Amino acid sequence: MAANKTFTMIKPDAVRDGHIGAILNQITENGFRIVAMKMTQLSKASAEKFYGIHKERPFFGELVEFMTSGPIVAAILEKDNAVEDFRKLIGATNPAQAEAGTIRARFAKSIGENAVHGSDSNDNAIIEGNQHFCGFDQF
Ligand code: 3AN
Repeated sequence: MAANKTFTMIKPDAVRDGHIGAILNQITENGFRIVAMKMTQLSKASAEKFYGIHKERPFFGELVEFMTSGPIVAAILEKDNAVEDFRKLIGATNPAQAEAGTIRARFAKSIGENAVHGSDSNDNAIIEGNQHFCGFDQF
């Protein structure tokens, strides 16, 4: 179910730095279709829920603070093999290790402020997409 869709966020650092257009361009040029999109700001509760898996990690507080520090762009993307292909397009979590030309290599500042989110499994794409959009499977 929904194996051809993934969920992304352009994070507050990239929005602040004026990279929304360039990132969306790179996404669509690589064959992803934007099927839902909104600019919004995460509440503390929403960021804590989204990153709940990391709540015991030492960087959790910093992560929530950063993700609520300004607007984000959330979107559902469609493409064959969407989750895996999008993870390749964004590059490694740490931009210093991200392959040249990937979105994080181009736009991320650090492991914490790393420009974009991409779901890491089909199941998480559904959970994350449904947290931000009503009815992930309808898109
Ligand atoms: P990814 O976003 O590549 O799936 P995860 O799920 O390991 O990476 O981490 C989620 C988010 O938590 C990252 N995008 C990053 O913002 C933050 N993060 C991960 N590891 C660290 C770290 N060592 N220090 C600070 N922030 C981190």
